[in-house]
Amino acid sequence: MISRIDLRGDALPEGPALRDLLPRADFDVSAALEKVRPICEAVHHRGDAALIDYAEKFDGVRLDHVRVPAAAIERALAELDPAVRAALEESIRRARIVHREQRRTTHTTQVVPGGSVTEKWVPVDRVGLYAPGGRSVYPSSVIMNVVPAQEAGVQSIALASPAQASAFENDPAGGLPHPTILAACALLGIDEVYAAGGATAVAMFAYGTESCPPANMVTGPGNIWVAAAKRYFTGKIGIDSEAGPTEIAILADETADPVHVAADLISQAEHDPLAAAVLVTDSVTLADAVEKELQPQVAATKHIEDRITPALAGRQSAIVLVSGVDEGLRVVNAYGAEHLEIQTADAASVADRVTNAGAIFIGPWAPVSLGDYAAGSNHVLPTGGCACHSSGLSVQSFLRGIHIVDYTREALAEVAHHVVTLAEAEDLPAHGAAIKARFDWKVPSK
Ligand code: HSO
Ligand code: ZN
Repeated sequence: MISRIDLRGDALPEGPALRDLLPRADFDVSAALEKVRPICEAVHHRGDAALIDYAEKFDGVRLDHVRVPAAAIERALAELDPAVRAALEESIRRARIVHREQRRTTHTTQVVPGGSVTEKWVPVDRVGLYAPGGRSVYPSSVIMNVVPAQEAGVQSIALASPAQASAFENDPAGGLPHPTILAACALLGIDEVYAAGGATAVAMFAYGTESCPPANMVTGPGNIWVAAAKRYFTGKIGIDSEAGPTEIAILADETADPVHVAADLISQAEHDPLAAAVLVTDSVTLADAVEKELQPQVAATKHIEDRITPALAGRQSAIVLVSGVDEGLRVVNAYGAEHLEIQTADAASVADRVTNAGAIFIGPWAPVSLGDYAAGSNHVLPTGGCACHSSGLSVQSFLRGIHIVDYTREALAEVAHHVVTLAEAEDLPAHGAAIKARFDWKVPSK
């Protein structure tokens, strides 16, 4: 059901060579880019009409309107299962506690007497958030996008999610995003919602249409078409990251419980046939026990054939055997997992030595599922090794730091000769002249 990679014995190679030995999904965004180009351009030129045609083609439903009417959002909240409502509210509450503390404050550095640089943090004006609604519908992702944007102070927040063929029970009219997505929006105070999916949603936010003003930034997880559209618009709008299939890596030793380890691997394999589940361990006993445990647990769950079995059997998943926890750390740092669980003795100090991961989950009581829904942490995280250079979604993702330079005449005079020297060294005399013009065309002598 899951392959093994045995890295015991020979010394582990360094950096990229080690990474090449590790499993990873084929997720070729550049190939998808050519396919999304005409879709994005159709939205550019035909606006709402293109969104309506694509919803019919891809989501199987003819929309009456792209923007979701307020009454539909209110109805979704009114009809929401009270237990789901309570869980969403608790998830929102915890996410707010964490994200509120990520706010940045304006800071002034006095460089010299009379010369200062202030860094002011300003939220993006308008963001478009994407919540998937194809294979899975994730109201939790609405929370993970909206809360940091709100806590950052973004004034205009819109959300898009694909139209469902039949949105409400006993109401085959359809043409709306999933009602739990709409209800989550209502709980978060988001009233600008669009029925648009995949690349068309990203194009709608990037270009704007008759019903949707353009946004400065698009964030949120999605399939390969969303990732490709984000890449298509990079440079025109801000994006968070090109989210790929979910990944879980678990670094475990003989103290780990194989029942927990198997359950956690399966939990993320449940997302997608390309999802990655990787166990890194120095214990053959644990590896054997986990492998044995996978069978009954997979058989007892729901998405067996379409997602979990192909995900575990895919080339992106494996049990990696290493000769010790130190070697295991080198492996997980080379891999840079979206989610990394540490299930070893003294897990907190092992976790301290992790440098590359989207999020780290310590010990037996912090499974990734907790982080997906209700830890307070964010679940929009870098995948595909991007954790080696990027972070997950946070308040910071929606802020820009603006430097404000404030110098007096005396403070400028003091450094003027250095500026002029560097301008000349770069053969940019006009740069130097902009200084000299302020001092009767002379370089002030100190
Ligand atoms: N594990 C996913 C997020 C998610 N899980 C949503 C359940 N719902 C990527 O971090
Ligand atoms: Zn998940």
